Amino acid sequence: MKTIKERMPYIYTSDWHVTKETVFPKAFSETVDGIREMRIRGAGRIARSASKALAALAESYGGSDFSEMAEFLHDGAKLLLSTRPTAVSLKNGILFTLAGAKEDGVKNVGDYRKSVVGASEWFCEKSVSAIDAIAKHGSGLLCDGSTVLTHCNSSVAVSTIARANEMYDGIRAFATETRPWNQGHITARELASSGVDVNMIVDSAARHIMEREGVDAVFVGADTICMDGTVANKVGTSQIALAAMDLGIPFYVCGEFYKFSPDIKSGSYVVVEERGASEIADPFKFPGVKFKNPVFDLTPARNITSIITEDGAIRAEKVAGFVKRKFSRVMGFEM
Ligand code: RUB
Repeated sequence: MKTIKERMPYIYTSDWHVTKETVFPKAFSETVDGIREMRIRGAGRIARSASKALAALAESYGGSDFSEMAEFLHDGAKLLLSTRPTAVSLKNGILFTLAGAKEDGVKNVGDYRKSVVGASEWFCEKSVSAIDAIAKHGSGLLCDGSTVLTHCNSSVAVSTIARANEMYDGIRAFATETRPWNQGHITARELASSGVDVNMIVDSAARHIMEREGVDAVFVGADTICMDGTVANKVGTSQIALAAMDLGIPFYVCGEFYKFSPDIKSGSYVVVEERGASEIADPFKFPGVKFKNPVFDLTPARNITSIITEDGAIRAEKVAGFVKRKFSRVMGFEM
């Protein structure tokens, strides 16, 4: 039986060269563009969209050549991988969908299609149920009257806060606006529509608010969790973690299984996505000014109280053991 590295070598490189004559269905190209242009965003949604797009691609294949179909799917995977570099959820969503489907032993197109669709359904269902489980564990860390702060728009952090609001009285939340894309606007609206007492603040007010408003805990999401416990998340996360540590406020990262990366040892190996200047300001209004727009940053394990997974909270320093157990149990093969 081939290892994942032998079957999907492109996962481990940035060689995402697609077979020249591959033509993808319109819906697939729309998903690719949607992720690249951030209409589909957030690590979890990106992973599920990519997985579903591959399942649809498998269903769309009209030929009868097994190897041709495999190449078609792997070309689709390469295109998806090229959209956004930081969130490992994208890579893992693809891995769980294509590597989870049994290529070995399956030699006809119909069985392969069924296997890819099944693996995608499995992944999407697990990824959604992980959100519920994390919300349950995370909300259990709060009580009546708790005040929390969150950054960016993480579906897991939002679910955790909303669940705490269902369980307890007097939950208050602060959501940073999250420049330059203002994903915090989405968070504030989502929390408000769940009935949470929420205030939106500018990013640079985070430390002051934590101190003056008696924030009890910070909850954020994750795009990539490295083996040494470093967490890549929306830029600004690491400063909030530092401030939280300085103030003695617990800093929790909500991370489902597929946000962990068995092959990224530490933060220095994370590719941090840089986006265009126009997301910060109109460059034409600033002659002679250069812009730099990294959209993620790296929070070291030492500044993280714990990572809340669907299996419960783990110390960031203990990530490597968790990943080895989880990935071999869930995937049933060596990564
Ligand atoms: C979103 C972001 C989120 C994580 C986790 O960045 O950093 O905190 O992706 O999200 P972007 P979730 O908007 O650039 O994709 O918990 O929903 O998976």
